[in-house]
Amino acid sequence: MSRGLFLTIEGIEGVGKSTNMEYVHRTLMAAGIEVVLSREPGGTELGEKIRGLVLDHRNGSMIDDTELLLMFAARAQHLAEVIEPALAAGKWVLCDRFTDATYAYQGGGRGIAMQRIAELEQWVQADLRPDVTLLLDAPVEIGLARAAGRPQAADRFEREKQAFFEKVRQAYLDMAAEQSQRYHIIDASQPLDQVKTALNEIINCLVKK
Ligand code: Z5A
Repeated sequence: MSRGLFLTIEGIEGVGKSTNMEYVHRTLMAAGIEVVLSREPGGTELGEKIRGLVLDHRNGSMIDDTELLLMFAARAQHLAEVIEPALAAGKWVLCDRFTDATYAYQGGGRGIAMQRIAELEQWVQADLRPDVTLLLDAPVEIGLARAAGRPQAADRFEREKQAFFEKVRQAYLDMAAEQSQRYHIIDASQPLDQVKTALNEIINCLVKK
């Protein structure tokens, strides 16, 4: 049995990751592909508890290194329990954020050295990297305006200022430029039906391979 494909969806908040995950999932299933959907931080019982800790706005005293290590702690569990077994069984894994979010948020946003993140990546993941990354990209004002329409209270990240998200977006764009084989940039500022058309073209190519 051949190994499954590991797909990730990335982008700053409010660009439409959750909305489009659902669409990508449906499209892959319609093509007869068995897909495991997951998210980070989270994806396992333990990982969801860690997610609660890192998103809780009452944990304002959390230092950047703690945040970084918690992301990788959740990821280690997620890889062992969900991602690795699914890929080994030939299933595709579609994940809402993965390590590129760590490079973008903890590296770009918080300013932690990228090399330090790369060391943890190597330790926790060994050679495992996403095969394909869909980067939903839009100007920060658009993402924040869309996210502001939600009823829930803002979490620890959502309380950050526009300048933080500008750095996060730039880190994503830098990674996409450096790793253009793996990355597909989708203009998420377009109306949703155009975003879906762009995603559809990418998925069709992946399914045919
Ligand atoms: N984080 C980290 O720091 N380090 C890490 O390693 C990892 C994560 C893995 C939680 O992630 C936080 O964890 C995240 C980074 C950090 N914090 N932030 N910011 P998350 O993915 O759960 O949280 P999020 O980015 O805040 O997700 P989100 O706010 O749910 O955004 P979204 O999924 O991209 O957006 P959406 O809910 O699909 O869409 C937002 C609204 O816009 C909604 O009403 C849609 O109907 C609408 N929408 C979407 N697309 C369109 C278009 N094209 N036109 C018009 N309206 C649209």
